[in-house]
Amino acid sequence: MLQQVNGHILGSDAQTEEPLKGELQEFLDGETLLHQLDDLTKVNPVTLETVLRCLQARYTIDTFYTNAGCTLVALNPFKPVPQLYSPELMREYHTAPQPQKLKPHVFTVGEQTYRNVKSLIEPVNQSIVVSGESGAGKTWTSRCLMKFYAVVASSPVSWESYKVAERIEQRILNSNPVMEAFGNACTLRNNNSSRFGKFIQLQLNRAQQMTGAAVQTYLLEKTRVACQASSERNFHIFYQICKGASADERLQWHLPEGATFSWLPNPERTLEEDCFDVTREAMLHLGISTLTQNNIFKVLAGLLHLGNMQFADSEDEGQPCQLMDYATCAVSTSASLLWLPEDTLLETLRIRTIRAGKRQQQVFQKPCSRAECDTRRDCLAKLIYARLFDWLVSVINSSICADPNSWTAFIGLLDVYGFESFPDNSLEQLCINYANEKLQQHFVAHYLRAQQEEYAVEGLEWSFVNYQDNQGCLDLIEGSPISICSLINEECRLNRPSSAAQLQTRIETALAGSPCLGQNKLSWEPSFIVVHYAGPVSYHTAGLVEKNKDPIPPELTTLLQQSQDPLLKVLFPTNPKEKSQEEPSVQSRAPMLTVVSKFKASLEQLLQVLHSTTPHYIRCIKPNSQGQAQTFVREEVLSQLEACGLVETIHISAAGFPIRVSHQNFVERYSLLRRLRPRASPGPHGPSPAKAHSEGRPHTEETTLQLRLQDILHTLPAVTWSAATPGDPVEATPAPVHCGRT
Ligand code: AOV
Ligand code: MG
Repeated sequence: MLQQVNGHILGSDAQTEEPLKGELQEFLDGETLLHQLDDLTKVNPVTLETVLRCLQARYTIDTFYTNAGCTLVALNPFKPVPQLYSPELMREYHTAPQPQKLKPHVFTVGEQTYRNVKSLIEPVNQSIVVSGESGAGKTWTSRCLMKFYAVVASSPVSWESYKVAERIEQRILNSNPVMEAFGNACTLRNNNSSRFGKFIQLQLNRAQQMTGAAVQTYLLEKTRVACQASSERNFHIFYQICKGASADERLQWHLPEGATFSWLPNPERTLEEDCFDVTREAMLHLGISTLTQNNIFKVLAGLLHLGNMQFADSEDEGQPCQLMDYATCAVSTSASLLWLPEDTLLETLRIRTIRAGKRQQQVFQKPCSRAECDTRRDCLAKLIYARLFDWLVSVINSSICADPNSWTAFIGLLDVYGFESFPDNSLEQLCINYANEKLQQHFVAHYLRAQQEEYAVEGLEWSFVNYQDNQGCLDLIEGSPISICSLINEECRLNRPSSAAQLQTRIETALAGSPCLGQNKLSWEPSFIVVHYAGPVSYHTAGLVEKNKDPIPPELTTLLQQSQDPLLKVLFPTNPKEKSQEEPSVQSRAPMLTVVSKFKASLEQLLQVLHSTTPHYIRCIKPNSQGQAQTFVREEVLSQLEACGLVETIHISAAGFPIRVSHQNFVERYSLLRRLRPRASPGPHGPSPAKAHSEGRPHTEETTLQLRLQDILHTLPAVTWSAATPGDPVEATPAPVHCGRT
């Protein structure tokens, strides 16, 4: 619904009917219609309210993308908008002399990133960081960017031929449905929620053609295989095989119609993601034969039956637990699908092997309690699924990875799990939200802080824009010497029985000084609150230490090494050299590799890669938490805008220099223009035209030169050496170029 206010179009809601005041009224009295503001830097004044109104007005007329200086804001339409993603439109953005002059779009970011690779003397690696809370549209956006590059960076053939399946671009696209089938699931926040992080490098040769890609994944939420929160689901692939298997396959995989599995909750909900054929087709194109696929699905069916193995406490103390009556056939079916000896499977789950003595040569066997049997069963499933997922990623990589000599630069697309807060949050959410804090810090450090500091160093006129730094929250989570991670790790190392309440007290006492730590006085269960940049989250302490240890009893691996199944033989080789880090030798003195410490190391590696690239940012915003089209909930959008510091970003972008070229690169690239200048430059770093201009000096040869450059530099947007004064009306301000010393 639209309404007219003084001839200006506004989105309708209760608040827009209030009389408009002051500066906002002034703004609205101007000529511009709110929904026509393509760039939020043109809003004057830039406040949360004006930005929110502008986004709402645009959303109401189905305009989902808006520039916010250096970032692109992408509102989730929650409905199909096919005309927005057609190959024709991709081509339009790709061939436009100045794509930034077209309507804001994810393709603008894609195209500018692509041009940036080649625009300098040496190709420069680029990255696109897509962020936003769970369900905001990150995976959709990065899929869309991949499709864009599959079209614009394909080898020189007709536009239509990008559909040919054998082409490398198509294989790269095929990695998406496969990874999403195995790594995404329906959660309370998103029906297709990524339960792993992904960084994909699209590799380009000197001719800017995509020759291959490499995928790096981060911490799959493997606990979901054996444990799903109520109203959530297991990974999509389990539903796909149960719903999509043929009659023959049902027989082979022991999946009769209507069979119920305790690890397959909410099977009655059919999602668009439940498309088995698409997954199979994509796997085939990636080189995974039908035979291997069937083997994978048979193992997955084996896991579903494993989940139906329910134990009962033993009646005789000291004896192994009994199986529930109805669960006996689950053992034999699971054992046959996993090609394991049935007795050994049952015994391994019910009896623990304890090694003692200096050289561990004394071996005892102890029956497990019912809870321990359950834990071992779950652990077996998680172990198989996590190895299967990693193996799939390596198969995908070998199918899409280019010869290292065939590419010179890459465009990295980052799509991690978004910030999330559920009624129950545990180690999984702590890791997910920690990753999001790291990305927010990357943005703050790269854009909000570094840029302003650089202006100061370069002597540019600049009034500092304050921003919210999330360093305090990161110190609380990962800082040294004491942080939440270090305390959880220490509990793992000490290997002592400690209760959830004790861990809560330790965290509260040791980190009492942190302004980002809070207490959850309403919770019955031991918990602590972390005030993240995107909002406070309460984490339960129960189970944190055990999840962080992620112990894998060696008997489980030994059991799987006995399998005759061809796939399990690959996943669990008997060759000791291939023993994974998950099973460190008991005598090993190496520091314990906990989930958190491994995750921290992988995030640091990721950030190093990001720092070595030129980053571009897309902020996905979720207009409502119900996933409904045409619904814009102001409070929900407002909190996302606040969290990501969008207003500060706009302020800095509006007043700053969004395009920065190092002095050396500028000289290298444009030295031929020296002949335009009547006399030599004043020195290697002589007064910059920007400075000269800001000091109000008359036009010199250099400022004359920059006027000529405006006509010549068609690869850059309009160039000016001047920085707009913060607070100035910024409409039609050409993007200034900062030619600094970096
Ligand atoms: P996420 O990646 O940000 O969440 P998704 O990319 O999975 O979120 O988007 C959630 C859903 O929103 C998708 O399944 C689509 O139905 C819809 N959607 C998003 N963007 C668009 C678009 N441009 N056009 C149409 N529909 C869209 V998570 O993975 O949960 O953090 O962990
Ligand atoms: Mg996602």
